[in-house]
Amino acid sequence: MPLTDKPTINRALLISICTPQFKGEEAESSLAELARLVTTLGFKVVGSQSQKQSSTQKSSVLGSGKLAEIARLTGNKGDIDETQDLDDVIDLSAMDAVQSENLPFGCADVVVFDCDLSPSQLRNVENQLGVEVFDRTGIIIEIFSRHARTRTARLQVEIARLNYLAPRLRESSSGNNERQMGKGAGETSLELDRRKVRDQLAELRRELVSVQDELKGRRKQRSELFCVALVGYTNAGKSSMMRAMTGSEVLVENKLFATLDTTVRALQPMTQPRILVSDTVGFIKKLPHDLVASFHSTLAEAQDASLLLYVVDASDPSFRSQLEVVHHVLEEVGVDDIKKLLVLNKSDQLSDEQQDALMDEFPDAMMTSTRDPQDIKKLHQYIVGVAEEEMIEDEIIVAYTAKGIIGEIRSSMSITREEYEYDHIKLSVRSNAIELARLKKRMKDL
Ligand SMILES: Nc1nc2c(ncn2[C@@H]2O[C@H](COP(=O)(O)OP(=O)(O)O)[C@@H](O)[C@H]2O)c(=O)[nH]1
Ligand SMILES: [Mg+2]
Repeated sequence: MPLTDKPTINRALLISICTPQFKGEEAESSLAELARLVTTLGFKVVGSQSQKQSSTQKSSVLGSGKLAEIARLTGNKGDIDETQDLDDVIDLSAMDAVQSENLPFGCADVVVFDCDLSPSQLRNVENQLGVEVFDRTGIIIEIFSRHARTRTARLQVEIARLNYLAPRLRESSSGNNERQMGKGAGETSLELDRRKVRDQLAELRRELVSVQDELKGRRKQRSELFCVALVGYTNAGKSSMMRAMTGSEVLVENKLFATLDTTVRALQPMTQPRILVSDTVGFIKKLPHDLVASFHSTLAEAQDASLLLYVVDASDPSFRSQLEVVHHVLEEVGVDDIKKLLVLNKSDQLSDEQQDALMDEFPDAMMTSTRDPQDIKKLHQYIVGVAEEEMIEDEIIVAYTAKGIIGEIRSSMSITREEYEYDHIKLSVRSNAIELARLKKRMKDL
């Protein structure tokens, strides 16, 4: 189950099941969102399939024809009955593509459903296809666990993950002695695994309670560096903005968000002191209920930010209601006292008239396109401006004999004036209070 350790990039085939309650545009935009979530995990989406069904509750999930078709697209690794006459259900052009390695559409090795599957449905489909199968919740849990950074967030996500996994555990092949050892009388290894998960869950819940108690009593700690957090719905352009502002090319080439620390980067061109930009886990339209608490706590890193950029896709007609949700949730998370800027992104998709109308409606917002370097520059200037407001000015006297310190000051503070005297240099500097206090202490200790 853990996706994180896989060295190769998974090729994912997405499946959408349209039901009378879930169809048309709603199903399409949900599938597009799933594609983005799956890409966020570093998978490559190689195709999608959809099928109309009366519900998503059938034990086989899909019709047999469709399953056979999907089995072909995943390289026929499962136990689906191949003797079936498939000619009328398979799109032959897709089959040709699968067989030829040169075509962009190679075999998929992961299948992701844009709905929730019960443990037995998941097992059925996985057996039939012989490749790893995920449902929407499974994907979202994996994303959250990669974004969770605070202890509370990690605990909550782990609880959600175990809750999700517990009923999906299977009988493991016997012969694993270590696994068998703790087994109670008459307990199968599956029962043992389930018991372990329950124990682990109980332990995590206890730990969570104690962490939360501990946090309550502690004063909110200010991070030393000025930190900007990008918040908003998935697809608003947060990661693109992050990349544009931090010049993190590596991030684009490598698997996106393969590790947690890729979500915090220094603003480029580098400022003194440095400004950090963090990309938070995006809001999702229909967040499964069990994940709400973990989502909130993964957002908690926004609490440490000095500035929040509310990024919206201004070309999406539903952005106003999305913005309301973002506001509401962040209020719940407790970030009301942090300075905010509304960023109306994807302006390149809007006409001049539409842009004017939006600026009338949101006079304090900034209109951007992550594709326009001028806009990125404007945003950079805004951020630096806000960071500077928080800085204080001070005067530092350094003897010429203490040369090393001057280099240190130059690399960590902004120097506004230098006066050269007979035996010392007088520097007027701007920096944050913590950095200044640390420097003064260093100088005293010299
Ligand atoms: N037209 C346009 N597309 C954009 C802009 N910014 C991002 N995108 C696209 O929107 C999609 C989502 O971007 P991403 O940065 O991954 O959004 P995130 O989910 O908020 O991190 C991608 O296909 C981007 O290429 C923009 O300013 N204009
Ligand atoms: Mg993103």
